[in-house]
Amino acid sequence: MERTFIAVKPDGVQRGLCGEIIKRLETRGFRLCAAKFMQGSEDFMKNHYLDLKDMPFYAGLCKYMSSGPVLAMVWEGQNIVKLVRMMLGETNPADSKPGSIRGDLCINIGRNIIHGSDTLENAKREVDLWFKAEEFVNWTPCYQPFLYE
Ligand code: IDP
Ligand code: MG
Repeated sequence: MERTFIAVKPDGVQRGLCGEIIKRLETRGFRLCAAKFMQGSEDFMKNHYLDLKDMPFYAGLCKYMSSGPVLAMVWEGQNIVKLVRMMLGETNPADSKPGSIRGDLCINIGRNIIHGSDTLENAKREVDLWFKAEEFVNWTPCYQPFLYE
């Protein structure tokens, strides 16, 4: 089992898309492990996006990410990092296929509504950055034997 970090960004929250995004992850069969509704500081977002620090959009990105509430979540499932990235679509919604979250729900690269870890290594780093051990709930969905062979 893998875990990944997913956040509905401030634009996704403002547009009322938390429920739609959770619905897609739940109905795929992923398990919600931890969730919190919060507003992070600009410094926190600078740390989250540290690998992009040399990009021209870095400052604006961190400002926007700290401008309002985000729904931060950890989800679990087989191969989840890759599968969620496929569900997100491309970074630029304009390149994202219909059926993907970004391809269905947004238009602009700077307002692409959702974050999902891109590699298992980054998922581990992001999960540890956003959540403490006591914020996780251990539970087994009742459908588990019907979801996995
Ligand atoms: P990802 O979210 O698909 O992993 P990254 O390349 O990690 O994409 O970029 C992080 C975030 O930075 C994107 O989701 C988007 O919000 C923002 N971003 C990326 N490229 C641009 C850009 O060219 N202009 C404005 N914002 C960008
Ligand atoms: Mg990324």
